[in-house]
This record gives sequence, C-alpha cells and structure tokens, in this order.
Amino acid sequence: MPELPDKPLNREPAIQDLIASFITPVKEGYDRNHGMLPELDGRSHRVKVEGAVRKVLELSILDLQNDFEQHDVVCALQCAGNRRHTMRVKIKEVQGIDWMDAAVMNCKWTGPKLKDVLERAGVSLDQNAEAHVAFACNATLCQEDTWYGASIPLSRALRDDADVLLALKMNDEPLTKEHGFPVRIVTPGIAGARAVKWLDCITVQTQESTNFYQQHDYKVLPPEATDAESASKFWGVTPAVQEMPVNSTISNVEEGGTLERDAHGFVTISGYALPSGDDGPVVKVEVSSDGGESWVQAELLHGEGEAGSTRTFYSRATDAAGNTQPQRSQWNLRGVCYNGYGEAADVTIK
Ligand SMILES: Nc1nc2c(c(=O)[nH]1)N[C@H]1C(S)=C(S)[C@@H](COP(=O)(O)O)O[C@H]1N2
Ligand SMILES: [Mo]
Repeated sequence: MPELPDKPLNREPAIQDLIASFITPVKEGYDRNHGMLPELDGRSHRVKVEGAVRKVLELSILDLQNDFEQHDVVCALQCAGNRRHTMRVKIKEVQGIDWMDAAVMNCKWTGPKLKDVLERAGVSLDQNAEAHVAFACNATLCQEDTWYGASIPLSRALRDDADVLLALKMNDEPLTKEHGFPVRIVTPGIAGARAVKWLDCITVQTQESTNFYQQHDYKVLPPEATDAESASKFWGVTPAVQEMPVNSTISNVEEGGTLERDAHGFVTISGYALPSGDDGPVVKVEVSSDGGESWVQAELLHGEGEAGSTRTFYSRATDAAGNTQPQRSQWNLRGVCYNGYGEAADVTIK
C-alpha cells in the first residue's frame, strides 16, 4: 500500500451553501481525493490516447482547446458515497467517509467531447459489453494503488448525447488544482469516481480499468458482505458503479430542527433532486410532512397540525423514465449509491 506524505483533501460544503445556487460556485464544490494533489504544468502536460486505436495521440492542452469543438455541459458530479451518513445512521454502520448530502456539485464544464477525441484516434474495437474506455492519472500515488484510474463502457463514451467531456474549464474558469487542472473527465450521470482528474492517459480496451478504485471500491456489494473478509469474494463478481440512482434531499432543516410558519401558515422545504443516470430530467418531487402517509407535489407545504408539533418530512423525486426513490435503499458495506427518501425527522413547526 503506498505511503502518502499527508491526508488527502476530502471536504463537502454546508448543505445550505450548496443549495443556495443552481450552479455550484467552484469554492463550494466538494473535494474527494484518494491521494495528494499533483502540481501539473499546463504547458507541458500531455494526454495520451492509446490501446485499441488506429492512431495513438498525444494531445497538449492547447490541442484539446484548439483542435476540437468546445462544448458546454451543465451537469452534476456526485460522489457515489454521497449521503452515506444517512445509510449509516438509518440502516446500519458502513465503511467509508461520512459524507452528508453535499458530496455533489452542479457545474458548467467546458472542453472537447471524449467522442470527438476517440474518433480522431480511430477506435478499432467492437462496441461489445466488455469494451471500455479507461482513464488514468499517473501523477500521484493513491492510498490503495500507485495511480488513479477508472473506466466507462465504450458504447457510452461514443454516444454523442452522453456528453462525456475532457473538461478544461469549470464554470468558465480553468480547472483549479483541486478539481483536476489542467484536464479531467466529466461523465454526466455516472459516479464521480469515474471522473478522473489530472488526466494523462485514455485507453480503449477490452476490459474495465484494473485500478483498485474500479475493482475494489465503489460497488454496491450484496448485503451478505458485512466486513472485509466476507466482502472479499464479492468484489470480483459485483459490477462497478456507473450510473447513479435518482435522488433528492431535504436540505433546509435537519432532524430535530425547527421550521417557522410564514404569515400564511406555510412552511418551506427545500433541497435538491437528481435523475438517475441519463434518465433526466427530474419531472416530479413530492414532499410528505407526515412520515410518508400523504404526499404533495409542491415546493410549499401547507402545515396543518398544531403549533409546536413535530413532523417527519420526506422528499421523493421521480425522473423522466419513471425511476423513483425508495424509502430506504439497499444497505451495502461501502455505503454507496444511497438514494432513500430525503428526510428530516422530528422537525418542530412553530
Ligand atoms: N486522479 C484522481 N481523480 C479522481 C479522484 C482521485 O482521487 N484522483 N477521485 C474521484 C472521486 S471518487 C470523485 S467523487 C471525484 C471528485 O471530484 P472533485 O474532487 O473535483 O469533487 O473525482 C474523481 N477523480
Ligand atoms: Mo467518489
């Protein structure tokens, strides 16, 4: 296991700050790192495109900027461990960073499409189920591997409307070091773990990335896997997380908190919602103020009940494909892909 000089940077903003704006400001974006942040030189940096391609490419940042059409994509980038805290406290202990609901950011990303870069190289592989495009960053050691890598299905990468980018900009500014300067992958709808930062190599290949974080992390293990030992036989047979599930949160009040009625007797519940994978947009968010008995499709909720009463609020999002959140999602050892109802229990209404 590589020894790191220090602890990797991992942080999330206060949820109130995250939901204050539709586009997440760069400084509010969560940070998730399995290793130290590398200092890369944008002028000498190269991205190699290799593997099952007709022509190997070595692209500079200027090449990526000038030789390919630049696309703007607004999408959420979400850690698969987002909301792990809820799985931990509402279901059962899990392993992993105690992310609350803010390990997600909705940003505008700019750069060439991965599809255009792959077409320039000429993919020489059938788009069968096993064919993947792997991304690598060899610039820093990680806690469990000597490099960081991930992969997505080749078919997804080649779909024009999947909008997979080699992002050079975040919210119209060059990427910051924390978020992957000078270039990172952005994979709309797919777990953040595949959005490789400080990208230096793209490989078209007949299998998934062999990196630790694709093979031994970010998987929804079956419930029988309850510790490292019982999990060991499942890593190899459990698929790596790709698409994230439909989700929503209640973010303006916490469990045990207080909501004040406005002059009309209403209380406001707010949060965010995300579709599953590329099944967006979210078409409906329902809110319950009685622990799931009844639901209203509104942002403003009429508080009935007596003053001073406590209530349990839930939120439930549904996307265009009809995917909707379960009350609680399946427990898994690593606490990934939690998408149970957004909730705030025992809220006092004043
Ligand atoms: N090179 C590299 N890329 C990486 C990671 C990493 O540790 N190293 N972490 C991944 C994970 S798990 C997530 S959730 C996102 C986080 O991106 P952010 O730090 O910009 O929020 O980056 C992904 N890309
Ligand atoms: Mo992540």
